[in-house]
Amino acid sequence: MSRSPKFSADAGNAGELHQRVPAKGPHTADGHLTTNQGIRVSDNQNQLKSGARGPVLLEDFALREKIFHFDHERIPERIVHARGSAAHGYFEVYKSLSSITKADLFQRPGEKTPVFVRFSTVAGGAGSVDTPRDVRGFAVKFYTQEGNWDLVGNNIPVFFIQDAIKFPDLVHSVKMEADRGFPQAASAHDTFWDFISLMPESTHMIMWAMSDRTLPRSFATMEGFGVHTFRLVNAKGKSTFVKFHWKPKLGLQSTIWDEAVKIAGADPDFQRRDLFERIERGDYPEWELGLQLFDEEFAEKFEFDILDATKLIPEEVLPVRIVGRMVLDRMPDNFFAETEQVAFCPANIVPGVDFTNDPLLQGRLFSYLDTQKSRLGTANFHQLPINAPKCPMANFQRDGMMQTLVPKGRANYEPNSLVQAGEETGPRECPVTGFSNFADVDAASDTGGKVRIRPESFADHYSQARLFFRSLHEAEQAHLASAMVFELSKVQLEHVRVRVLSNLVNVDPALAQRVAAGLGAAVPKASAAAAKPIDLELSPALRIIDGPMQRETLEGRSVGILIADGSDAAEIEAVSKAVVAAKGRPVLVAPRVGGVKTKGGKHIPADGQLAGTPSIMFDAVALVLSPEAAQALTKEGAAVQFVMDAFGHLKAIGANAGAKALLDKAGVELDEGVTGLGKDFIRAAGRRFFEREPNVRTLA
Ligand code: HDD
Repeated sequence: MSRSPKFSADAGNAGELHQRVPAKGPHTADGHLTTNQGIRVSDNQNQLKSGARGPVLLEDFALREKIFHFDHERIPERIVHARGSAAHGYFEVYKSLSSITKADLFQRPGEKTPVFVRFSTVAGGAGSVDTPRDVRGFAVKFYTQEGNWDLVGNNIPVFFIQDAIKFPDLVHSVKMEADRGFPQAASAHDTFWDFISLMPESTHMIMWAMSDRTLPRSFATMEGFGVHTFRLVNAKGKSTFVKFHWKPKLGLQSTIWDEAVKIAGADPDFQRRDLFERIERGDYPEWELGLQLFDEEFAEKFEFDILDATKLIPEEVLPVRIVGRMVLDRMPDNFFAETEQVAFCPANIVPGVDFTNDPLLQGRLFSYLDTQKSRLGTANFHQLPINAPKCPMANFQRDGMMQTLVPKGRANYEPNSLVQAGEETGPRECPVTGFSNFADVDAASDTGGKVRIRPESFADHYSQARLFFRSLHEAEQAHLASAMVFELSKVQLEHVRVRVLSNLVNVDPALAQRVAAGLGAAVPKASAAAAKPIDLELSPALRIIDGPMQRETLEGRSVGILIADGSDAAEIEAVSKAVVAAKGRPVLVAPRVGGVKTKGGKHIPADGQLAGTPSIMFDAVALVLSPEAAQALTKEGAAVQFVMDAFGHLKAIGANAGAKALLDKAGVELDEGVTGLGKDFIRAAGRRFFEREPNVRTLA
């Protein structure tokens, strides 16, 4: 064992180790290694120790960070299609398809749209072999000028099930069995065939699955299918049904089963390597995009439901029309960043492409977003370079884990009128160029088709606002008006204040007048109302004060009883007992928490100390004080505030004669809510005295 402190792991070949070639990805100008924080690393071979043979030091942040990051390098693999290989390329349209679709990528002959394509097996884990008997995923992400379109298909034109709700069962049955964890990447086992045998709708797909189609020789020699019936929609809004086909330029080629098994042993990465090497060699894999186009009439006549994903339309019945080609000419720079993090979603479509009611497709529209959140950990997965659209994007979605964008300004909602304050307003919808769903009136004739329309019956926004305001007790009306004045006084954008006032005119012109007066503003004209507000019969149930739900009771309420040295023990006891008898909760508050010495020398402990137990904590207060103590407390801010707040908050105040000096100091004026300590206090303590309010504050 070497004990030399001079020993270094790279001592023998230091020169070789320190040669630098700038990386394509993130790098420093001089090729220096840094931590994630940009700190230059001096030694990437030896960790920091206390002495050459001593313990490793926690302060070795370079070590900590490196191991920490490594520990978290993996993300959950896809529940299906975990093993995949991908490549970049382009789609080129042969001639304009404008008569059948307004999709931008299909308009200009010869125009190329970037694509990223991921091929996959379905059942095996990410590290399984390339050549099991399995369906192959064929997922294409088109980065179009109008946003990303994902055509997430397979190399087989039909599917196992008709409704998405069966998908978890199908997948559970084909994956390794739950108790034993095998077989890996194989459908030849009990649970799969058990499920299939109980699922007659799978029969067609099983024919395909057991055919040579599930043993493709290479990704480049297999077909791709969108499977579902989709729609293409032209600029006039006319829809044409479509089934998508990818036809390999090299034709179809499969392996023999025995061969596939042997390949799995000889080269588990056979197809991944093949894709890589073809592209390296410049033998770019190529497919032509074919469309089977048909209308409602054909759909009606066809002997199977075109919404049933377990059925295909034979090419002999409906020819495939070739419309463009796709070439894969560039391998990802980084497998994880691109192939692993790419997030396909059948719901990603562009104007000119639309869904049908295929129940399997509809279920998929939900599933894929969820899975991305679970795999990539954040709703911001679209910001990863491989998922980000290559056309401009802007919206008001904000924040969330791993947010990498830094939006400026305060416009994170719309509508907004910040432009009137010279501020940025953010983007806006556009009914003309924005994506609009095909209405599908026939399929949904009972509901009038798929629309984004608010019904006429939802148009009246003011009548019930008026009903509410006018049904309130006048004190509540004053509170509401004052709350409006308070809030709008905080609004610095004058045009916003005016707009709110003009809405209020529709609610109640008198209310608008009160608020305007409180703001020192003129009453504007009423805003345009979608439906003219009407007067409804008032509803007293809407008010709190004097409404049917008002209770005058001490039950569930608390009474703060302010006491001090020299208070009368009998008085304290009497008021406490009376509160308890009325099902209230008495709380003794004193200048010191230790309690008070009463007139007769008795010690009574306190429940709370005055400064920390203000009257806002109680529903009513009682003052049981000697004249001397009351006098002394006039110099005690917390005591004056105790009483002043109780009065200002319209609470009952019961006071003995001795408390007068404090009442006076707090500005308490006698009213129905200011009582002695007897029965009248207990009665008063069950409510508030709104009639006092005009004397204590100005309301709108
Ligand atoms: Fe799926 C991945 C293809 C039905 C739920 N699916 C996934 C991928 C392909 C397909 C190619 C891998 C994409 C990639 O390379 O990242 N799936 C299909 C086809 C279907 C189909 C052609 C039927 C016509 N899938 C289907 C249903 C559901 C899902 C009915 C659920 C209701 N599929 C998923 C998923 C996956 C997925 C769980 C796993 C990983 C992912 O989405 O991103 O959400």
